Amino acid sequence: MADKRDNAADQMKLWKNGRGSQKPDVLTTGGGNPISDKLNLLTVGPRGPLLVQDVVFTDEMAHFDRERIPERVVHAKGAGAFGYCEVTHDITKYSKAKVFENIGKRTPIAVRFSTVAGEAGSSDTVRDPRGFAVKMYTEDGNWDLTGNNTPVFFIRDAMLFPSFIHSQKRNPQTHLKDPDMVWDFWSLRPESLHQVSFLFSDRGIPDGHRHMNGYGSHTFKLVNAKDEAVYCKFHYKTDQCIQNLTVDEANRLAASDPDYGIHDLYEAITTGNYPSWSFYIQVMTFEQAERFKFNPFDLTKIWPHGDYPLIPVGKLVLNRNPTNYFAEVEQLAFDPSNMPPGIEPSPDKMLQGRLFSYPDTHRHRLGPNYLQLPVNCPYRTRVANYQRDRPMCFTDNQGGAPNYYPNSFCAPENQPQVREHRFQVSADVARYNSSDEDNVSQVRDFYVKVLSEEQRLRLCENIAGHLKDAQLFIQKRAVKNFTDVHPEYGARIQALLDKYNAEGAKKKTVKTYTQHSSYATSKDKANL
Ligand code: HDE
Repeated sequence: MADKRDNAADQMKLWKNGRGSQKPDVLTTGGGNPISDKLNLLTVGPRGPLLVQDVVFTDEMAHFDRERIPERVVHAKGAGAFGYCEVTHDITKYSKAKVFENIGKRTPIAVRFSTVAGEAGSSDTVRDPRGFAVKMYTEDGNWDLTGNNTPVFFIRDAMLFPSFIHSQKRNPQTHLKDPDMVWDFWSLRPESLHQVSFLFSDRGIPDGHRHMNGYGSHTFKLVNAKDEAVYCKFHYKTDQCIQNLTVDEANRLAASDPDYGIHDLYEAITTGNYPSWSFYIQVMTFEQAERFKFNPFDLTKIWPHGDYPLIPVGKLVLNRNPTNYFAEVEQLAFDPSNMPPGIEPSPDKMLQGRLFSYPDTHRHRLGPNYLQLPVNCPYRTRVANYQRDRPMCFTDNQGGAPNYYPNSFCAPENQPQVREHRFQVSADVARYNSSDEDNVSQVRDFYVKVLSEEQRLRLCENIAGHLKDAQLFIQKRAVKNFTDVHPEYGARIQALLDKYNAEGAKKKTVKTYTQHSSYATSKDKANL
């Protein structure tokens, strides 16, 4: 039994061994006063009552009462690790970002993998996109590429995000996951077809976090030292090879080892089996973007690799587990608006929406000075600005430096050489409806050209197995969308639904009969 234990199971033993012959620390209150007895309350006589002056107790209990912070509104369940990004190919002709400065350059990174819709205690083996968020601590401040394991997303307009997420989470009355909500939203927004097809394919349940790719997903802009810009997409390809779980295996693990993803990553790193990813970019010139047959900033579409090949950049390697989960992973805050000079946003409406949302949620979830927390602070540069105070300021608050600008007292200055790339936009301001911008061509390619026949059959089974629980009119609308992609896609799903619906109807007849005959109360019967 004892030799079956892995490093995760033995964490406390290993921690103790790491201290060698060091004696236990002095037990103290939060204020640092030594404590004589942490096992027994201070009471009047052995049967109580308790004294208010038992500050050892109140210090302990008040701290405990406040232990939880809000979980992330999405991506609540996750695993994190640390390592580095190493440059293996020169891309300085595209970007002046310090992280790409020279071949061999290493930049420290933090990475967090996550599921999306479940709560912090949910299973790692559910069918859900996976978050793949990378924070690079560069000398020009942090660069956060907060991506997923999918190159596309469900929607292309940030306005829809809160409703989309509501539809995937719990029903406001029943507090249950609700297939009507899920499929109602997806079927009303056919731009989700690409991501939904990816999600219900084999790649919808990765085998842990090491065996999947990562994608920046959005289009970004790279700017070089001559102030020339191109559009770009980021890709991390797993060196462990893609591996997915079957539905049965995922269900088994959900019951037996719901933290499978955290466990697998922790164990790989403690045993020196460091996971790595090969880092690539795709590049599109501004002229190519003008001529591209789709909107190149549409997050529901990919850039075909044949036309825009992958250009190698480097490697990501994870070689350190968190020393404390709460401090280094729960408080790890990613923000797509953390972009050092040389990397800029494209006009992608989703990306632009995210630039606001992330720092906003962190101010709420972690507090307004969350950037001072060690894991979030851009520790490879010195923050110097005119921001001061706010709750829980952990630094010297920039001491005696002036707190207004301009000033005459040698305070932080503008750096004109890092000004943003200049570009022109001109169009009417309006709320443009983007719901019908070719939602099917690339999904058809995925269905016909990317998947094998067995994969197509499994895709249809996975979709029907979930869609069957939605109401018939929603099923019908969803099937119409899949038929628009390819008649066979829709027909296969419909055939499976017909089977499920017939079985369901049979069960219902039996259930109704049982209710009438034995279980219904007289009041229920009156209502029938
Ligand atoms: Fe996120 N997303 N998201 N998202 N997202 C969050 O930020 C949001 C989107 C992604 O490990 C939240 O800190 C909006 C796309 C990851 O800590 C929140 C929109 C992609 C993580 C938020 C999107 C992502 C988040 C919740 C549409 C892939 C976890 C807690 C405009 C390219 C990061 C938090 C981690 C987390 C907002 C869409 C990836 C609420 C508004 C597209 C990996 O701010």
